[in-house]
Amino acid sequence: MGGATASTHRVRAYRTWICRLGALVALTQAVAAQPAQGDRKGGPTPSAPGAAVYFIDIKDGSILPRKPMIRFGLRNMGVAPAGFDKANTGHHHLLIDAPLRSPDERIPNDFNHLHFGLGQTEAQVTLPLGTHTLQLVLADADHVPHVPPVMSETIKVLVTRNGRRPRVARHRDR
Ligand SMILES: [Cu+2]
Repeated sequence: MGGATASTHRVRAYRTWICRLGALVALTQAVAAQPAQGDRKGGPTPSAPGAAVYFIDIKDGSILPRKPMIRFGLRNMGVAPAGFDKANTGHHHLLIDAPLRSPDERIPNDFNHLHFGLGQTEAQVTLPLGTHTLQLVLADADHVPHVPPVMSETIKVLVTRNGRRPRVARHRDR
């Protein structure tokens, strides 16, 4: 009796997981369709003219190990811890496999939206093997992006076991 219930539960959990995987794929595809940065509105806090966030040593197409150290660059604004309300400052957020849905709302706090509320300017993150999208977004004391939003391009990276380009498989059986 108990075994049957547990088994049903497992099947449900598996289905839920498949649904989530589908949602993740849809999210990743949505990244390509997001509007240009200039079209976006932000929250109540103004950003400084010419402000920009960027990845310091990785770029679109980079190949990373599973626990890369990611460094956050910031131009024309300063870093302040979350909750510290001072003009022209903010803290970094790393979006993994997730587009910024609402630039005028608080950035969610979950596996896909990492907050660096202590004012960190680099972080070692753990990424599953495979292809991922990464984006940096600066946000104000309340975790809401500035207006206009200060965010990096969305870059696509490949995570491999050793952080090197995978070898091309050869067909030896012919
Ligand atoms: Cu935050």
